[in-house]
Formats: sequence, C-alpha cells, structure tokens
Amino acid sequence: MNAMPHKIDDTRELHEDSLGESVLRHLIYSVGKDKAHADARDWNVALSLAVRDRMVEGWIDTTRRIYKNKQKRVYYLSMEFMIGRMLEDNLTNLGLLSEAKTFLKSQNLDVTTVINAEQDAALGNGGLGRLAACFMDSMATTGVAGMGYGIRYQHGIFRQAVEDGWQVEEPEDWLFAGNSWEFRRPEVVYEIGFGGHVTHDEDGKATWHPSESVQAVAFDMPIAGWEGDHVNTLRLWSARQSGMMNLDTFNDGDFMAAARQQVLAETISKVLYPGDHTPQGRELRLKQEVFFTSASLHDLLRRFFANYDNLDTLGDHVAVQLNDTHPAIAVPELIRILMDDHGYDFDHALKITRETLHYTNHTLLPEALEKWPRDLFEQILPRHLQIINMIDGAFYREAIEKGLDHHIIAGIQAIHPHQQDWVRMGNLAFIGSRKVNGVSALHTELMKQTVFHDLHTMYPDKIINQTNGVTPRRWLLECNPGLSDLVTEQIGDGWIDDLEQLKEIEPLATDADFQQRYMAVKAANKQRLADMVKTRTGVILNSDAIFDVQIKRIHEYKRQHMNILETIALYNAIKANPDGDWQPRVKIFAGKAAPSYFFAKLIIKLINDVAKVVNNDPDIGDKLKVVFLPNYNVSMAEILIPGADLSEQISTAGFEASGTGNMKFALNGALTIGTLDGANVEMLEHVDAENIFIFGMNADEVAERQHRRARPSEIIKTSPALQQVMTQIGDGTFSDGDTDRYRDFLSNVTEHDYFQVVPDFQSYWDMQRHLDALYGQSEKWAEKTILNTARMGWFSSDRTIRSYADQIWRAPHKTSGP
Ligand code: B1N
Repeated sequence: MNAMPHKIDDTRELHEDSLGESVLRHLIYSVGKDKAHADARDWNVALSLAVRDRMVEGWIDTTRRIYKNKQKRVYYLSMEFMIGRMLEDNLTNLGLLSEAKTFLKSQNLDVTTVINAEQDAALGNGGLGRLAACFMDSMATTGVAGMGYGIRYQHGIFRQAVEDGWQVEEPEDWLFAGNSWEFRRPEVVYEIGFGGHVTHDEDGKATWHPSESVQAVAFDMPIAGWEGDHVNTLRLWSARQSGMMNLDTFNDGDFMAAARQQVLAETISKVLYPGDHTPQGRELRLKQEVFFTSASLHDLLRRFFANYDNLDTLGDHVAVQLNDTHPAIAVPELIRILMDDHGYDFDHALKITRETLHYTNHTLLPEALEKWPRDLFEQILPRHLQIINMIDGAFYREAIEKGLDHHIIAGIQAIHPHQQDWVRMGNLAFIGSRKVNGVSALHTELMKQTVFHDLHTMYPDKIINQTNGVTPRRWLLECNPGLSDLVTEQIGDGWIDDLEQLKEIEPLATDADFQQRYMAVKAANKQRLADMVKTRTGVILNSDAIFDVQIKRIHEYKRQHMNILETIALYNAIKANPDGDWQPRVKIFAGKAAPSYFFAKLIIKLINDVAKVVNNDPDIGDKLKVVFLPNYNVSMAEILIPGADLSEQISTAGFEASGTGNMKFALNGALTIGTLDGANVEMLEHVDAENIFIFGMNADEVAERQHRRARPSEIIKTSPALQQVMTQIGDGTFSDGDTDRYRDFLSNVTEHDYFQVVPDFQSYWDMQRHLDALYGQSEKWAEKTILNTARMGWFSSDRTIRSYADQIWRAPHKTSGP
C-alpha cells in the first residue's frame, strides 16, 4: 500500500539488483519524487529509465562487435518512423515484462495505466512510417547492423478531434513531458547549408558557398531485437541555429530579431507534414529532406572513416536504403561530397553512389510522385542542380548507347531537357540507385509496366520485389497476449522470431476444443475493443455482432466511402424488413484525413452523419451500429486489430502498393474482405482462396475502365439499392435535411467515380452477405480464422528484412529457425 513513505523507506528497498529496485531508484533520483506523490507518468518514466539502463550494455556491446568485425552496415533513411509506445516493446524484447508486471502490482499500480502513460511517438503518417518502425525491430532481431535515420519532429502527426462530425486538427506535443528513451548527442552535430552560389577554381574544382545554414544535432534511441542481445540505433536529427545567437544584434537591443533567427532555424524539425500521398511542394519540406539526408550521409561517412581510409569501396561496406523519394537528394549529395570534399571525378563519384544507394517505391499514384520546381531547387541547392545536370548527361549517354530514342530519354531524365520545369525525384532516385524495389508482387509488376516502364527496359535487373511484412512482436505477442499464450502452449514460443512455425497450429483448425479456446480469446479481445469504444464514443456494442473494421488513412482510393454506402444499403434493407433474420454487425472506422484533402474530410463527416441516424433508430437496435473512433494511432490499432472479426481491405485494385494493416488483421485471426490489390494478392496465395474473401475488379479491369472513362450512371440505373442510397444522401436523410452538404460527394461518385466504387459495389455487397451467413456457421468461421493465423507466418517483417539483406544489401544476418 502507498502509505506515506519517507525517503528512507523507499531507499531501504534498494538492496537487490532487481528491476523493481532500479525503478525505485529512478523514481527518486531521476524523476525526483517519492512513492506517495508519484503518478502513473512518473512510474512510467522510472520504469522506462530502468529498462533503458538494461539496454545500454547490449547496445555498447553490439556497437563494439560490429566495429570490430567490420560488419557491413545498413542505413535506413526515412522521413517517417511511426513508432507508437516503446515501453512494452522493450520490456518484451528484453524478457522483463512479467518481472515488471509483478513489481508494479506489488506497488498496487495498474499495469495498463502505467504503460499507457507514455505518449505515442507518431512521427509518421501511416503505413510507410509504420513499416520503417517494424523494420527497425526486425533488423535488430535478425542481427543486421542497421541504423535508422530520420527527423526528431517536435510535433508528430496532428491530433484528430471530431466536432459536429467534422475532423478538426489539433497540435500534437509528444515531447512535452520528455522522451525517456532518447540520448541527446550534443557532440554529434553537422552544419547543413542552403542557398548561396558555387565557384570553380582553375582546375574546375567546385566550391559551394551556402548563404544560410542550420545545425543538425543527433538524438539516439536504442532499438533492441527479440531477446535483447542485438541493439541497434535510431538516430533522429533536431535542427538548431548555427553558432550562437548574434550578440551584436542583442547588444543593439534587438533581442527579438536575434530570437527570430533561432525560431527560423528550428522550424526545420518543428513539424511533420501531414500529407499522405499528397506531396508538399513547399520550400520547408525540401529543406527538411535535405537536412536529414545530408546530416545522415555525413554521419555514416564519418563512421566509415573510422575503419577505412578511402571511399572507393564504400558500397562493399555500407548499404543505404532510401524510404521512398523523400531522401532522394542523397544521390546528388553523396556525389557532391565525393567530388567537392574528397576530390573524386564525377564518373567515379557516380559509380560509388550507384554501388551504395537503393530506393524503395511505395506508391504509383501519379500525383504522389515527388517533383520540385527547378527554380526553387536551384535557389536552395545550386550545387546539387549542377550535379543533377551531370547525372542527366551521363544517363543520356548510357541511354543512347542502349538504343533508346531521344523522346523516351527526355521523359525519364531527372529534368526534362526541353521543358526544364521540374526536378523529378523518382527518376533521380532510380538512376542513382543500385536496386529499386516495390513493396508487393503486384505493385512491383505495375512499377515495371507503368511509372518506371522505360527505365525498366533500360535496366531490366534493377527493379526487384520485397513484399512488406509486420513485426510479430508488437503485432501478435504484445497486442494479443491471449492468442500468444494459446499458441505458445501448443507449439512453444519459437514462433516469436520464426513466425512460419505458426503452421504447426494448422491441424488444430478443426479441433473443437482448440476452436472454442481460440474464439474465447477473440471474444475477450472484442470486449476490450467494445470497452474502448464505449469510453471514447459512448456507443455500446453488441459483442455477438460481426466487428467489421476499416482503419487506415482516409483516401478515395482506399474507398471508405464504398464501405459507408454499403452500410447505408444494409440499414435500408434492415429497415424494410426489421423482423428479418439479420446477422448483427458493427462497422468501425478510424483514420485521419490530410488537412487539405476536402473530400476525405467529407467522407468522415458522412460516416458520422450515418452513425447518428443508424445508432438512434429504434427499428435497428443492435442489428447495426456505426462508429468512427477519433485520433487513430498505433496504440489504438493494438486494441482494434485483435478484436476484429472482419478486416476491410477494399482499395481500388492497382492503387494500394501493399498495405500492412491487412497482414496484422489476418495474423490476429480476422477474415479479410478485400480486392485483388497490393499484398492481398499474396495473402490469398498463402491462406488459400476459401479463407479470404475477394471481390470486385482486378487491376487490369480497373485500368481498362479508367482508360475508357466509363461512366457509372448506367450501373446505378440497374441498382435500385444503390439508387436509393444516393437519393438519401442527396435529400438530407443523413444531414438533417441539408441537401447541399454532399453535393460534391454525389457528383464525384455518380459522374466520375475514378476509384470505381459503383462498378465494384454489387460484388462487395454480395460478399458481405456471404460473410453474414458464414458467421452464423460458427465452426466454419472459427476454422477459417485459425487457418489465417496459421498461414500468415511468411508476412513477418523478419522475412522481409532477411530478403533485403540477401538480395539488396548483401549484408550478413542471423538465419531463422533451429
Ligand atoms: O506505404 C506502405 C504501403 O503498405 C501502402 O500501401 C502505401 O500506401 C504506403 C508520401 C506516402 N505509399 N506512399 C506513402 C507517405 C507519405 C508521403 O509524404 C507518400 N505511403 C505509402 C508501406 O509500403
């Protein structure tokens, strides 16, 4: 009990070298509180620091070992790391979770409350950033000498509030109470220049004279792999003013002008751009990209020189992975460093660069491909523009040699030689990299056929596929302890770092006792989910209903609007026959819309409008509920995914590069309703057609309809159900009689429907009704659920990382299995 202990009582417990002793010491000496006055966050900080202490030894050890063995290093450059909370992850990987729980209970503390007192580190938008976080875990687990480089944003992705059904963005402030995991490295600091001009001496050697500069300061977080012995580093850069505040200005009394300089410098790492698939052609964004890429390259080269004395063999010892084009400025920056700082000629510098850099593409959406106005680029990076012109020159000669015509070459150079308007970062990254990869089999195939068609003909061996994966530590072991225990009881715990061992539970899929135990775990997870929904929205859920979940960024191509149209049609059907034998359903949505993306915000409003009508209709009762959960983040996903029965992966075929939520759901035993898109295609191959519910057009059919500009009107005419839905949205049924609100929505769907909601609607509806019936056959449903878990092992990000290490990085790693 927390009886008013004084300091002596607290310190008297500090005699054993236990985790608890260390927590108490940190509570007193690091947090500066006694037990009587400590709140959940204080305990969280004390426990985190105690865990961090235990990581440091392995960390220093790993660093020494890699250095001594000259192990090939892998650098993962990413604008985004969607980490979430770290405490449970670190406790788990270090094998300290049960000791920590026992200790917290002995102090009469609620374990969940203490763990949840940590703010999510949400330094990303969605899947791309979360993939980077899963990769950090898997690189440590598989023993890759990997280091992540990114930006220590002071403000991560905005907090989403919902007011009157509309999304409202609020600032996020994750660092307000400090970050227990990070180490500030004031000695690791680089000057990053912008603007200015370039001079050439009589030998032609160039010197760039930037007109402004900021400093990049390193902050490190240790990343422990499973079982804790290999500990890598995530190094995030924070911007600060170069040099001290200008004292002359200060003495003149113009303190504000001096302070302004400081603020301007620090804006570079102030806030994450909240666009997902919406490139921000803004000067500050370009500066952010240059800032972290240049600092990271300088840092990795400095480390290289501790072992080697010249850069000729850089690519033998170092592999750099560019997470999308956001760090693509690495191509001219590395060449610039090699030429201007180390005296290499251009051809040699380009060769070394092309042995070192690799580029991952994450989207084919044309509007999402990064490009910068040439003039802006020249103004901020005059030397880099010169180098890009040299790259284009060299590329032109290669292309001519390979027999390409001028027209085609112009289309794939970094800068179009005649239009001279944009610097196209995808082309630049492709030309400057050794390997280029897509993130699912379908996506990689489409890269070859569409966006990179001509570059692919020129370099037919450059593009390869690396299907995404998810870490089984966070996405099964930690988020679903009930299922983890059940699995471990049957097959041991080898699956935790060798996920394909889940295959061993396959024979139990038809075992009545195992089915019953598996579904009892699912029921408990559904209850936990329902409790959260009640706390956050007040809506009470019927746990006999199918929990049908769509959680991801709100985007037209992801088609949340098709889901809500189907929801309205179901509502109408129930209302027309309230005494029918309806399978109860709960439709759960969560996700953020980019602040400038009006249509996505309108979809959120429509979901909330429909929820208000449906949830309050006495004819409907428990048969249908609609919920929009505000402020979706990693921690919320950890509750939603284990509690879902059904996973919505319904993007227009050809548009979702991979998806990773799809994998997390299936691993946790949700059945998938989805299109033949992204990694769904490979999930189908692994779980088999009878255990995944595929509907709608495939990518070729979609492309054909889009090409033809086929109009949806003909189809709507033949569907009374869809027609009724459209009429209701237009006549104010869901908008208190406001007939204006959804005008844009309706014209989008009924006139253009670029993302093919209308042609896919009927097959989506039919598949939903098929699933209703299947849910009633509880043994069959349980069997399919178990088979999903059993067959998803291949989608571990450990597999993905080993594959990158073998096929791209040529870097050593631990092999899996006994
Ligand atoms: O990357 C994920 C994939 O699983 C998803 O299918 C894909 O949509 C996602 C610009 C992006 N692609 N592109 C982005 C993010 C931020 C930004 O500023 C583009 N995100 C994806 C992991 O491969």
